[in-house]
Amino acid sequence: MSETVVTLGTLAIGSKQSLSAALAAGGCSATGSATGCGSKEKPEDMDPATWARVKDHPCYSEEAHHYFARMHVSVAPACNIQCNYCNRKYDCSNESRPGVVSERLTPEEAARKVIAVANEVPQLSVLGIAGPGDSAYDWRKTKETFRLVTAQIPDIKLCLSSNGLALPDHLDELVEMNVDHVTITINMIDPAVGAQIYPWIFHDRKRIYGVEASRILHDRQMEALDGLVARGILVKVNSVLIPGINDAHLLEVNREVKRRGAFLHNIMPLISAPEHGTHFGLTGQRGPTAAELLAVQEACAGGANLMKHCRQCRADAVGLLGEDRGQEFTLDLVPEAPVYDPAARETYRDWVAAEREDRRAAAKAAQDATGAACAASSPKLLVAVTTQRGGRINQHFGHATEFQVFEVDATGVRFAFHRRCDNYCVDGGGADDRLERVIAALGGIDTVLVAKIGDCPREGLATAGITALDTWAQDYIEPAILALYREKMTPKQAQTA
Ligand code: CLF
Ligand code: SF4
Repeated sequence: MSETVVTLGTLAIGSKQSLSAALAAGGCSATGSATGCGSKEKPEDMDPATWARVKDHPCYSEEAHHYFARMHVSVAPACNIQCNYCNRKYDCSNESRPGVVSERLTPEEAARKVIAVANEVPQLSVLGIAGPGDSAYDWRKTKETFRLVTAQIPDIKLCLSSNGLALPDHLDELVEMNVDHVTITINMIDPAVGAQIYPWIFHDRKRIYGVEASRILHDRQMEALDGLVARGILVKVNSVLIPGINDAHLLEVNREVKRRGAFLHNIMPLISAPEHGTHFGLTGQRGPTAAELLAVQEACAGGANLMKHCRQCRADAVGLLGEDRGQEFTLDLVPEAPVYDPAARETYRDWVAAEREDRRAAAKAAQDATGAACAASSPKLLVAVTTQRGGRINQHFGHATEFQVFEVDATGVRFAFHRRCDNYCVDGGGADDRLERVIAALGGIDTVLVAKIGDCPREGLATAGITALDTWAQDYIEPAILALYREKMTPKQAQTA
């Protein structure tokens, strides 16, 4: 990596370190799990060919989500089923937050937007189509969008999300189009459970109701899953956790999709409120608590690998997961006829490759030191970090709208879950009520590692039993957490670098 200053989209960058610094300058809910149901996410966890396919996909690799961005384009408004958590005024809730409506685009408009984003956001690696209806049912627009985009950006990864009903009709075309990642939302494998989630489907030119509708949907979802796996496409299964309806049942779903070869299982909490105007929202069906979600994820231990870093994106999401840059790229803001320039994305990928090597080497050295210094029986800790991107502790406490939480013990450090909250700092100053909410979001966390923090919030956190440290500002996450762990678990003289 040269020391030459280059410009990557909106980032001016010098060396690796200065890229980190440049990147760093750049409502409370909790999701996830601290269980052993981890997704395979590092090269040592999977064969090289599979790693090559997921290493740049922020949803299929937790590690990749520190470096790479996705964008969604809303080109597919038609849908062929009704989910009880969906209001057709908004976008498909199988892949995006309910109640969020995106700008509807033609394939031509979508391609224009993708090229504009690729020129400005060098982290962009994946184009996803997740609605606003069903991408496989509104197939012509999905296919045309992918065709137009790949004609100009051949290396962009294509990803789609579907309820699965129409997917079996397009399996060979997906292969021909080089679509390598497909998500199917599978909320049940028992049609009796499905009948509580889906009032009807539209199939073979007929509207079909009740258990029969869910039986057909289930059969088609399994046909799609089997057909995609047989064709070598990586399948992620999304399941919406609906307390009292499919919470216990999702364990069976997890086992079945594993048996059929799904790559990942993403269990998402139902988000339900009357103002969304959905059947569930209007009838008082609640979403799960963080503890209920955790319990289901724990029950899935040993089954299909779980995705734990999903951010339940906006339907017009642009940027790294958890980042919301969609409003910078509405159609009125992008050029009329942008021409793709690959230079920034290529330079960024070179930087990521070098940075990943450094990070892995640092993590391995830290792990070796920790294994040597700490007894195998040392207890687990939950440590939160504030990070913007790049796998480093590079965000001020007051700017953080989410905390990434890692579980650490003598055997290593693993991503566990993230917790969202309103940022503490507003207009340059802290807000007491916001600090209370941040403390609530950090419940159960031992230590939070930050790039910087003021005395007031540090003391407030300490009063709540949470230590805040800026000792490892700008360092890689894993070595920093392991260094903290060694400090806590070993006498001073036993600590090593
Ligand atoms: Fe989009 Fe989905 Fe592809 Fe990712 S999102 S279509 S797989 S590119 Fe990702 Fe967003 Fe979660 Fe979806 S964080 S909601 S899992
Ligand atoms: Fe709504 Fe998506 Fe379900 Fe269709 S598949 S009803 S768009 S949530």
